[in-house]
Amino acid sequence: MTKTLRIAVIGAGRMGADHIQRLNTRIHGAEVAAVVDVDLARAQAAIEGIPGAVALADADEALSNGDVNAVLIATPGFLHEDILLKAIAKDIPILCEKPLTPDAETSWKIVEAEQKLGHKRIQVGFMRRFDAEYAALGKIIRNSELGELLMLHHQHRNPTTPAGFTNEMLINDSVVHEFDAIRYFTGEEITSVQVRLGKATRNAPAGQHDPQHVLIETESGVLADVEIYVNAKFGYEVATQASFEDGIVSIGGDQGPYTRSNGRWGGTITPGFEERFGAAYDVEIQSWVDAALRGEIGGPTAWDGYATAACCEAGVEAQKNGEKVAVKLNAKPDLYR
Ligand code: ISE
Repeated sequence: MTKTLRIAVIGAGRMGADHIQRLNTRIHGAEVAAVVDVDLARAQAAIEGIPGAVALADADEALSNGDVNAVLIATPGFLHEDILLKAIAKDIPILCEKPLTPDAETSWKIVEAEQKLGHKRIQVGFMRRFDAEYAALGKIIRNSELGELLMLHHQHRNPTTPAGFTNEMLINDSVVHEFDAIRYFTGEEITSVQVRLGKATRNAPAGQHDPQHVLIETESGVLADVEIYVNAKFGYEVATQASFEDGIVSIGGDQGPYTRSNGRWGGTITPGFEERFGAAYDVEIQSWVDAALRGEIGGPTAWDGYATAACCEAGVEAQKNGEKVAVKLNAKPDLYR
């Protein structure tokens, strides 16, 4: 049995570089064997100080490297399909950053390829499931501690957006996390999505309508709403309030020292997702490594990647027509039951 994962990290951008540091300094049972980036200089910079790691410009080269026995995909989503299919063919553990692929059709191809393999190899990088507060709320729901869950209210606020962040990306890149969180909390599929566009901020770049109000229903009728607001300026906030029959639970507020001094009071606003979810990423990657060493996966599956891609497709259609759009899903294969 493999004792150490020798991982090829594909993509050395913001998320890839973060994972490389994590693997190199905090994760047990895994090492960075290769870093791939079309920008070879970036790959070289990323392996600095990592003994035994090589920098490459081509994912195929990494996958055929005998020293590599696992892959972490952190490229932009439109590049995932090709790398995923090749990694599935090699039957090695895969951690794929979200989205699995950018649309339901290609995500379904991945689900089919994994089914042919006959066992699960892909874990999708929905890290919030590994955040302590998400896990605590999930437990309250599953154990019916406050009666039935009735409604979920999500706020997803980012300080600003990188260049090229399109209107569709509010759904595909940001709300995708909320789709996954709602599926995780309720244990149900999402049945419909509607998007309402109201008054918009002057701070959004051309082409983006910001904020947007996303209305979601699940199989049992739980109603969820998401305020997606990606040019909120003040800082980073991803919070949820859950309404139960016997109580209300809120998660995701700013934490940390609350100081009163010199006639003033205050604390620090979370600046970005690395700070908000840093600990969750550590737990997520350790869970993947531990499970991979047992020949399993330790988190969200390719089915979760496919189901959220279908939600995003409905969401982008709903952005355009303002209607309530049904989420279309193929039957869930036995492998994921
Ligand atoms: C980004 O890609 C992430 O994954 C962050 O968690 C999310 O808050 C942000 O909106 C996305 O753009």
